[in-house]
Order: sequence, then C-alpha cells, then structure tokens
Amino acid sequence: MGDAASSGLLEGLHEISSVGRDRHRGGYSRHLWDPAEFELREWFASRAEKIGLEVETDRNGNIWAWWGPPGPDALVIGSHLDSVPGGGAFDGPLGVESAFEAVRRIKATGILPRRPLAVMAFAEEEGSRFGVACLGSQLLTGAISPEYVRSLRDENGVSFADAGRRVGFDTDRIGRDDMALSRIGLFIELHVEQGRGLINLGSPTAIASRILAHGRWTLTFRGQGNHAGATLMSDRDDPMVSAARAVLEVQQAALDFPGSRATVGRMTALPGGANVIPSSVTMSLDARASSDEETRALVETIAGRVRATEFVENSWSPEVHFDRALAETVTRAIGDVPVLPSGAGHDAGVLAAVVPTAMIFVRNPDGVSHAPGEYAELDDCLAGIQALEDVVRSLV
Ligand code: HGY
Ligand code: MN
Ligand code: MN
Repeated sequence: MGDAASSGLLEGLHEISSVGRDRHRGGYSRHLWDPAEFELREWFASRAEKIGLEVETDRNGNIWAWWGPPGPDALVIGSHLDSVPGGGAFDGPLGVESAFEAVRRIKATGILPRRPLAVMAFAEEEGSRFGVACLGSQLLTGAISPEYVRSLRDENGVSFADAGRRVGFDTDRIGRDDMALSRIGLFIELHVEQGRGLINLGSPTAIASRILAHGRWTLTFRGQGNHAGATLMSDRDDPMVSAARAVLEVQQAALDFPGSRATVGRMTALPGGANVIPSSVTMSLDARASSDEETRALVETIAGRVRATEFVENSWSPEVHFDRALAETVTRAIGDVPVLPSGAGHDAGVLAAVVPTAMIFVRNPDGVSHAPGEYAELDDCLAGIQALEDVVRSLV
C-alpha cells in the first residue's frame, strides 16, 4: 500500500486524494461534468482497465466496468464518485474503490464467475449541480422524467440539456434504460456509514435495513427591496426576516416529529447587497422521516408555519426497505453484523425499486459526513473490502 497506507487511505482513494479539492470550502467539490468529475471518470476507467474490466458509459452518464461480457442476472457492485460541495473523501468513492479491490482479489484467484459482474459509478448521486438526488440511477430506472431532468438548471442558470451539450453528452437519449436494467440481477453498495450507528457496536461493518424517505424543496420569500438606511423599521417588508423565522420553524417542526430531520443548507438573498433590504430570499429545505407519509406531514407542517411566497418540490426519494433474502445472503457471507437504518439516501435505494439490493456500511469513527472531516479508519475500510469480497464470492 506504500504511500496509501501511510496516508491512512486505500490505494485507489490515495490516487484521487487531490482531485476536486475545494480550497474555499475545504474537502472536495466534485459535481456532474465539472473538471474534477471528468478526472474521476478517467480514474474509474484506468482502475477498471488495470484489472481487465471493460468500461462503458450508459445513456444516463453512469459508468459500468464489466468482468466478462455484459449479460443478464449480473451481480453489480459500486456507488458514486461525485460529492456535495465541500464534501468528504469517502462518501461514494469508498464504495467504488472497495468494489474494484474486491474484484481484483477474486480475479487474482483465477476463478471464473458463474454470472456477469460489473463495478459501477452512478452519475450525480448528490444532486449537487442540478438539485435532484441520485439523478443517474433515477434516470436509469425511470424514476424521474427525462423532460423534467432536461429542464433542470444549475446555480448559474445552465440547463441540464445545455450542460450536456457543452461536454458532448447527448441528453436526448436520457431516460429508463431497459437494456441496462435487464442485465442487473442484484445490486450491492458499500458505503461509509453516515452517522454514529456503528461507533459503539464493536463491529467495523453493518448492513442496511432501510433508508428514510427524503426530499428537497426550494422556499422563496418575497418582500420590498429597499435602502438599508433610508427605510424605517416600521416601513419594511423584509423577506430576510421571514426567512430567518422560517429557519427556526423548520427546526421546531422537525422536533415536533420525533426522529425526523429537516435542514436549511443554503440561503440566497437578492440582490445581496450589505446595505440593501433584499427583494427576495430563497432557501433550500431537506426533510426526512421514517415513512413517506410522515415526511409529507412534516413538510406540510413546515409549509403551514413559514408562509413562503413559493414552496417548490425539487427532489423526492421514497422510503426504502431492502430485500430481506439478499440481506440474509449477505449476513451468511459476512457473519452477524449490526443492521442499521440509513438517514442518508443512496443509489442502492433507487435500484431497490427494480432489483434485489443490499448495502454494507463501513464504520465512521465520529459519524461526520458531508463535511471535510469525513473519514474511515484504514483497518475498517479493509474489513469492508473483505466483507464485500466474501459476499461477491458467495454470489458469483
Ligand atoms: O443526501 C443524501 O442523503 C445522500 O448523501 N445523497
Ligand atoms: Mn452523500
Ligand atoms: Mn453517498
């Protein structure tokens, strides 16, 4: 492992440890079709070719690396390579690198798999550029309409369609890909645990039982733009004040629904001058709860309490319950490890709607994720690879 071990990272993660570093936010910013993401796509291809896998990119931008010819009932393992703004090094890439390493080890034994096998990386899992979670896997499975996706715009107002055209990606072809789906027999995703679930359980790995329902909304508060000095407090219609009250209402509503989560991660004032009362303020809302119904009820409660001028849904991911039979297969292969729910969404959650799916979590020593400090101990990462390798061996 050389440098990688001294860096406390798996070899493959060490190779990309400088890709997409965000000097302003810290951590990494790797978003769909930006230079860093293209560099990661090249890393994926070189990692695959090094172990003799054939690489192809599907019509939705997801990348597949096949061991043998693509075929039906394939075992597919992988995750994503993109990040949130200022994200950590493990969320996504750990799952892709662990998949490559598990395949490399099995290939080195000389066995020939009884079924096709692919390692994959889904496109835009974080939805950091176009605002929709798991964009690549949702397009693949038909969970989202291609027309809606083509109309999405990034924070610079560039549409998905135009952004794709600029990088030579044909966005006319996006949408449910029955041929690709027909090849997938099972999907298994390894992921760093995003939370503190494994910290006190004495196990480096766990499997996932379910994923909370979650969605994203944009709230807009409109007021009267005006002069910060000339406008008496009694004469103001200041949307920043409404938005500030709304943030507190969001927090209180989540507390009123025990176990739910609601987050305002971004707030933008227009025009944004320090001596200007804004004319409008937009803010993001990320809301999550155990069930679809509870999440909808939470968001309705928030909507009733904040009186936004506009309240628009951007992304919706229904609750997920992973396949019991596959979970038992995984447990037989890796032993009796803890079973944890996931507050974080994953491509495995989207695939679960169409094929049997499972997730293996790797211990996160302090639970921090979606932040520069996100990490996993090398020994726990190696335990995760061993678990994935054992599961793959039992299935190919
Ligand atoms: O937002 C999520 O839960 C995931 O990290 N995309
Ligand atoms: Mn994430
Ligand atoms: Mn992730």
